[in-house]
Amino acid sequence: MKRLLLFLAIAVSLSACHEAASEPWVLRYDRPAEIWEECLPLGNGHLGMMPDGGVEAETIVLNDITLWSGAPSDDRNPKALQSLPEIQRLLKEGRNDLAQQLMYETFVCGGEGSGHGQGANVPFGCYQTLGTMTLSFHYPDEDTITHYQRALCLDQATASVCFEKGGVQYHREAFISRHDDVAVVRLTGPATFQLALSRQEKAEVYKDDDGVVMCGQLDSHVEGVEGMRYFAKARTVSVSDTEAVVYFCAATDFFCEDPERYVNEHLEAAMAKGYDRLREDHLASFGALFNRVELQVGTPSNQALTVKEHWRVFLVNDDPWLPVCYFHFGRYLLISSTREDLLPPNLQGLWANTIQTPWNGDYHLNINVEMNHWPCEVCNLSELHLPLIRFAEDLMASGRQTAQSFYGARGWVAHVVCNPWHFTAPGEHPSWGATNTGGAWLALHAWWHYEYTLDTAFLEAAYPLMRESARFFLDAMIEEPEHGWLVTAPTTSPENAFYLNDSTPVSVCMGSTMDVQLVGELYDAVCRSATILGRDEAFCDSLRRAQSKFPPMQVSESGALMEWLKDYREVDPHHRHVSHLFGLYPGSSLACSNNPTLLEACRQTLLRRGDEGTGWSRAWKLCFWARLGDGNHAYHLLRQLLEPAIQLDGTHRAGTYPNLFCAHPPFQIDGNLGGTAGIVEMLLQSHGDTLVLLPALPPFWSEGHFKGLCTRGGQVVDCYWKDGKVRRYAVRSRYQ
Ligand code: FUC
Repeated sequence: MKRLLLFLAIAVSLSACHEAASEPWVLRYDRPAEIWEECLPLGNGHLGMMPDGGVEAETIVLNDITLWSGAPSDDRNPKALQSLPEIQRLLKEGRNDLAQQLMYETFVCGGEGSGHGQGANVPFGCYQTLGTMTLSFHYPDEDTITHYQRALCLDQATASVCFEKGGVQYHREAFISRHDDVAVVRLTGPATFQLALSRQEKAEVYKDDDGVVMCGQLDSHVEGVEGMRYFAKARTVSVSDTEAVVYFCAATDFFCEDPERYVNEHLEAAMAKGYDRLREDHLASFGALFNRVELQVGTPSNQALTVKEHWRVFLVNDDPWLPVCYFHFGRYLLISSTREDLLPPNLQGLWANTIQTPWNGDYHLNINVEMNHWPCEVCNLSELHLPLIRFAEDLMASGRQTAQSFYGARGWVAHVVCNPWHFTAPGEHPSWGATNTGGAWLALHAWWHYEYTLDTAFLEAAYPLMRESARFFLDAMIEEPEHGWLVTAPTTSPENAFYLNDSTPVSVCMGSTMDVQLVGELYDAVCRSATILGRDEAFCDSLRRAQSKFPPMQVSESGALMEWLKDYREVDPHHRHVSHLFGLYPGSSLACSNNPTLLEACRQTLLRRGDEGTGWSRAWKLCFWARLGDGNHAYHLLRQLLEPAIQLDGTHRAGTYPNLFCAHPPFQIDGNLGGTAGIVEMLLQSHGDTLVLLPALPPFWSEGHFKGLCTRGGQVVDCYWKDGKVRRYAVRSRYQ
């Protein structure tokens, strides 16, 4: 029986407390969207929609999470392994500048890699919008409209529009069924409409006997290889003179043999079921995930306010509605952007309105895709962690080839950019593309999934993912000459650079601090897994021997944690990446070090980096400060994250868009999901057997409750607090 130590951040008195009813979380707007970042996102982990709520016409951006150009390609580059010994020799001599120069010439992927983030027309490909559905309306009169409201109901995953015109009520409701894999729009009111499907390129659109079809094939950009085919169809059923229902489905040959058949079968089944039963089943399947968790802070404020009005009272007097809604919105986005048998949420979840999506809408492994999954375990959505872990397992074959061809090493490795074609090679530019711990970070997600679920059958299946990643580092690491430390080489501290000999900016190095932490925690995870599974003693001994030679964590003269092996001066002291605090969050090597010197160095690092940064960077800092138990500073970062992203002059800055999407800018979902995880970190933390309630409660959140949050050790926790003190709590096993 696992001993559960419960540390209450504040004294507990067991007086009963008012159990606030859980309010429905509804995002309300009083006019149609004018830009994409005002549209409301719907998704079921496969299909995505973003309706703009227009009156004369409803424009709906359509997505299918699998729709990628490109194809698997051979990214090997024999020059890399040939130059590796010389690169490592130069690094050992402290000539990082010459090592970097040689890397720029040799240690890059074969071919064009990710196309410098513009990969639509190279084999790496890019995630692309599926296109647009337009409903053009014809009203019986020219009266102006009144009482317009557009809303997204998070609890039901439905988007609606209603208004009056000519004294008549018009209403639209849309959802994408997780249960039946179709999108549905019900329209009521005496208007007629025409439906059109369109796409900027590679689309054939035609009417067949029962609907509108849009289909096509993207380019693979690989000689002799077919690009991805897609098929989409919309069918309309006129229920009465004042009611019609549009059914939509799409599919690609990425995940099914015959997309046309898949779509037609799903549309037929949906139409046979009809709107009401579809909606009922949708609510049940979405609610089964979304309703696992409750969070309420303060007394629920006026639900009729628009998001804009709620935002104002948050910015002016810290009303808790917006931050708490943002927490639920993150859970909503996670559920809506992934499902177990398909893909993990990409840089934009599954919502994209362009052919060339920023950074290809891909899977960046040096913070972004991992941050997308930080809420999974703590927010009781462990099954939504599995698409990422399966994605990582699917990378292993390519990762083995990369390990062998670039490093002459066994095991598997992935670097920074990645896609559904299993790209694992170094990037096309070593300044960012040389980081080779992307695979290790993904592998640690398997361990974290086990820590929260205690699912040993899962651990058995995921063990090779972790073991083979550890195997790579056992083979690939080298001894640095000064101390004999075992270090990764070449590598970087993600996307940051330092001054070598105080004048030359370089990024290529040995043994960046993040690598030491990541590989160390991976080795710990493999050894603990092997013990649980009763195997691999000798292998684990080799890991432990290697680990004993890892560099220690070092404090720089500034008092911050050293980001590299030496106390180099950063080129950008305020860099958005704070990779050397990986061990503080999401890792635990620093957080659980019980080393006040290192924890103070983490604090100094954060003070040095500052509270600005891209959207996801602010979310990460929120998590860091919460983990340090500093509720004030964590809350300050939450306010930074919730800064309106669109400025008066229309330019975009880091923060949050009107539809609550996170602004890097542009939109990136990682900040939303990292922010949700950070809010949990303020309220509940678990490290090993220790559970801490309200570890970083902001002063403005003096009363509230949460239900259903999860901890390591397979526990689920409810907690009620008042006047900043825990009043009542319950801890129970998730699997009783
Ligand atoms: C990494 C980050 C950038 C951006 C990109 C998608 O390169 O450093 O800020 O988030 O991923």
